[in-house]
Amino acid sequence: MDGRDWSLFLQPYEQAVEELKVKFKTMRVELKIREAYAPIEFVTGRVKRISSILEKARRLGVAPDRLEDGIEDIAGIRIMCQFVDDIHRVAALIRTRKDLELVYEKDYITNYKDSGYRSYHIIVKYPVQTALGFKHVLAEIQIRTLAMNFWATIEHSLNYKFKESLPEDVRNRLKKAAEAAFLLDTEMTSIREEILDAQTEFEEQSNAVSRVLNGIQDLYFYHRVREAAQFQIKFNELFEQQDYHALHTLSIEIGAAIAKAKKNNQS
Ligand code: 0O2
Ligand code: 0O2
Repeated sequence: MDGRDWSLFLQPYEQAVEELKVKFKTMRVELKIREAYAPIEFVTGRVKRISSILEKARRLGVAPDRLEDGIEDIAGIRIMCQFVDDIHRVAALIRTRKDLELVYEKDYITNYKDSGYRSYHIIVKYPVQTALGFKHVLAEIQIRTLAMNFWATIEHSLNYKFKESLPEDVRNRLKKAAEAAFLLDTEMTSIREEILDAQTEFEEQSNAVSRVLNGIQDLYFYHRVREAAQFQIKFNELFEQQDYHALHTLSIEIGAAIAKAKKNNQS
């Protein structure tokens, strides 16, 4: 153990972190282009410090020659999302990837930790191409919302300061703060759903307007001038009243009139 060349040992982990960071940042860019919205807000990564590796090995009883299998988060990737739903989307995307192998998942969102910690963890086996061939290293991918990350970052630094002896009172207040952070996530999700509903409604309204106006044009094309003019008057009234439900009904009536006009035209 004492004779271990740490930079040689950590090198494939450094490479895995760098490669995975690039891959998830690219996923963000690609999804932004494809779908206008990316479920990934930002990506960070780190290789665990030697002192933390040794401390964890001692705590978990991992033998010095078993670090590669025993410590799963020597390579760590963190993916931050805006909404809780995005976490599940990102997890689903990771499950379909061919460039890594899933080992197991830990859902600390449903089963949040006693501390209040919430996150979705996926342990993967990642192949790194070294000068001597392929080497598979374990990596931990933590997926969380911005609120979960805010809480975890502060809680982690306080825990570091106080080590195991975090005062009971502080511990309880941190748990409450974790609940508040989760409430914030829930509230932001419901606001988002309302915005999405409003967007859909707006889309449907503008579609009804274009269906009516295009339909009136079609009626002129079939020389149904009087009918087209009547529909136009009706449209003006309903549009003025912003009665989108009636506009939708009007578009159906116009559709029927066009079908009739077409039929008459053919006979
Ligand atoms: P951008 O354009 O800011 O999104 P790198 O080697 O540059 O890829 P590095 O220097 O190792 O990455 O940084 P790290 O710690 O892995 O952070 C990766 C990205 O996360 C960086 O963005 C940080 O700016 C960003 N980041 C870290 N913390 C926060 C945060 O609290 N909020 C936000 N919005 N971003 C954060 P990039 O890679 O420079 O790209
Ligand atoms: P780092 O690099 O300092 O973040 P353990 O639960 O520690 O016995 P296990 O099963 O490997 O060991 O880990 P677990 O519970 O899946 O968690 C691994 C990582 O999740 C931790 O890494 C943290 O990054 C994060 N985590 C887990 N619980 C908490 C928590 O209560 N608060 C915060 N802030 N983070 C947590 P490390 O080992 O702490 O390393």
